[in-house]
Amino acid sequence: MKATLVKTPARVFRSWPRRLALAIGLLSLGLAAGYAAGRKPWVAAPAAPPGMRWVPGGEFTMGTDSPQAWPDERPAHRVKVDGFWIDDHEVTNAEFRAFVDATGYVTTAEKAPSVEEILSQTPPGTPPPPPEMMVPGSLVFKSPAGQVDLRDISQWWIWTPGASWRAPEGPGSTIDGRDDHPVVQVSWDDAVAYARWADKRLPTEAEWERAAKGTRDKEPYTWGSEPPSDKNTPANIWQGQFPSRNTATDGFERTSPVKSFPPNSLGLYDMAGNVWEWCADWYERDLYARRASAGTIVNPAGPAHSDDPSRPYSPLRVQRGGSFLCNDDYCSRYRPSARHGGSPDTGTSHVGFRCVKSPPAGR
Ligand SMILES: [Ca+2]
Ligand SMILES: [Ca+2]
Repeated sequence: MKATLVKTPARVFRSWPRRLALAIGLLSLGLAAGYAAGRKPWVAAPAAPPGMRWVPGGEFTMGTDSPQAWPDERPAHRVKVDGFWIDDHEVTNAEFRAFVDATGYVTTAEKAPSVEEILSQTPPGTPPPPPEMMVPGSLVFKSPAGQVDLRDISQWWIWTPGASWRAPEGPGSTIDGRDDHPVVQVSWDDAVAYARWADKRLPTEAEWERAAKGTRDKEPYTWGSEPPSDKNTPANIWQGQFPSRNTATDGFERTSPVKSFPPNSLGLYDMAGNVWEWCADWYERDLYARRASAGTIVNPAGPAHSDDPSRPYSPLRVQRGGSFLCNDDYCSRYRPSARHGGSPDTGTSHVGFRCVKSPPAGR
């Protein structure tokens, strides 16, 4: 690790888990017949808005009982969703810039956090952070020089004053030449603001998984059953030893231009890897266990509030799809069933989003 970039000791990160230190918890991490079950399929999909694809309504298997699954992915259960459109790619820097230019919107990372905001999500008795920490900034991935304890994510997530969507790796970095890369360093609130401006919304967790699995809801990956490897690189994830050695045999050390890898069965790009994608729902670790004997769940919108016993002081919104930092040695959360919760006011250099839209009522 280049110590000059480390602004905050690891112990401080453990004390203030929100936007300053909030890396903690981030990485603990058509019309096929089967989809028409119980619902008349669209004979013809509604004309899609530009850049979007139709996801037909119907039932699918949400979650998985695979040995690869993390506990929050179990058990597999049946879910039914109505049809919807979804962006065929992650929202890009150019698209986000159009939103900012049109509205003057200022993202979470471009505003200094308040002491009250920080302390509201920390354990009782946590001392307030020093004033010099109360500046705009965000979290940037920095590969450590050697192998480190994988339980200590502050070894590779560095609080970086000045990092934002315009400078994803901090001062001196730029998105020039990266118009077609996914926007990063956006909070859940930023994603919601963009979606409203675009007359869209964030997907529910169920909609996102339905779209990611497409016609392959019994298979472990968005592309099928063959595991990724140094020779099989169907998505922008991590090759080599995480987090110290990224061989990037897929061609990209960080984000890739959207649509650089083959689409899934519904024509959607980067549903595995590149950047994590915010969903609308609160994250509840044991949500699927509560659904286990409830039969088919229809249009679930997630729990009323987040719940993760390992992170009791921070609200958490769902993130899906994994990122360029995922590999099997660490988390394998590029799989379409995999789930994660992130603090809604926290952007990082590997989290972005895409939007969905429902057809007019009566279609
Ligand atoms: Ca990669
Ligand atoms: Ca993605």
